Amino acid sequence: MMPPNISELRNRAEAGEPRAQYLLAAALASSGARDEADQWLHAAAKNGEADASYTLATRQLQTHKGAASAHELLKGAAQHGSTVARRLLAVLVAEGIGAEADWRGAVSLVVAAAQEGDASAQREIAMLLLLADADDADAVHLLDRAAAQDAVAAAVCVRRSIRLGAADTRIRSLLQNLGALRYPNAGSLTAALKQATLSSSPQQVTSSHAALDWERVQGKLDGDAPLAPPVVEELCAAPDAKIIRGAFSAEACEYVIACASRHLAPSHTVDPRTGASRQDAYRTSLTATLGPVDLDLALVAVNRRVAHLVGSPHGNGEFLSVLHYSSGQEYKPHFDWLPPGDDFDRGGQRVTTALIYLNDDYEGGETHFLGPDIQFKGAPGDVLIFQNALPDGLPDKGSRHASLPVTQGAKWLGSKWFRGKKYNF
Ligand code: PD2
Ligand code: ZN
Repeated sequence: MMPPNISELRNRAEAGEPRAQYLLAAALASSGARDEADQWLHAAAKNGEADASYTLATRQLQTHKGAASAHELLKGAAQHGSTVARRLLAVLVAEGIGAEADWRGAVSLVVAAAQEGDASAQREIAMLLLLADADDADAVHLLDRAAAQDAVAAAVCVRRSIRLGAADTRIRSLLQNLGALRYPNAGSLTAALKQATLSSSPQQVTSSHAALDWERVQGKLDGDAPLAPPVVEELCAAPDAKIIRGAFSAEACEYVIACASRHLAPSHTVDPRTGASRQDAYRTSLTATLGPVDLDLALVAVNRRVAHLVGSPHGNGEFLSVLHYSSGQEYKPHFDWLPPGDDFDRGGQRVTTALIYLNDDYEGGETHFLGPDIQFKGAPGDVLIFQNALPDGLPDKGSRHASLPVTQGAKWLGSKWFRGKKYNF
């Protein structure tokens, strides 16, 4: 069927048809007529058109303005049946953005979407369950269900089967699909799968397909279960750098990679004199910075776990960034602290850095502390935490560090900076 043309859409939009108003806005935006597109987008949202409300809400959140209005728009869109809106609303509800924080309410929004068959919601719930228990049977069941339709679920399923040393034809076909979708970590999964099946005897990875008890699932995720105190190992005393081994499972690492992979863009650095953010030969990797619009509840839980490991209030954390270094790429020696300026004023100094190592099938790419001349390469799921400021809050001039050039393969890493005060994005 041919898409309706602009003049036909305009007639229907002027007659007050909300869907035509939204489609007209989209058509006008892609033809460059942004102002008129915006007018129709607002008209469609006002008339309750769910996709228009979702689009406007994401725009408000991306520009860091109007959290309360974004919340209302998403609530409306969710009531009109938009699942993406429901899942993003859940993030705002969990994080207390534009409304009171309510973890249980957030979970029930996503559980309802999963129950209705939304594959993204199913893998989101599966990952939440796996973060609490790496072998949760309901999680495995949900992941299996979602994997046929959802690339993130497929990637996690394959990673899980690698961990268990099992690869049936279904897993191989999921991996083939990921390759066809140009999933950037498909090569690594393929190589690891070959290794795993050569070196071990297969175990059962697929779940039984009995009906899921959704009340049981909701019950498992309701509470803010207390996290065990981390076991901390010192890397060096000056600067103060510590390692927490195995804080995340191989599946959680793959989840973060898969969610971030479609948001990758050239990395930026902060100009130490002006405080402005810019692209720089100093930092040649790609970065995906996962702001509220890019999150789901599983990623919120990952962020919360990092804050717990750091011992900082969750609200002091900047957004999680996922870095991808190809061969030859690096982050030259630098400090993570901020110069005075607008960015500094959003939450004070970047006192602590947490690095989550997401893979290790690459050469080079060590994190290097130049003062003590110590290099570190974590295993997937290890977290390195170091202080950029001294106990008095002033920058630690001994905290200069770098990511050495990757010489083979690709390095994936989660990086999260923590401020001295609440971070106002
Ligand atoms: O990728 C790293 O190892 C690295 C090294 C130094 C990351 C950062 N700094 C950072 O994200 O600040
Ligand atoms: Zn750094």
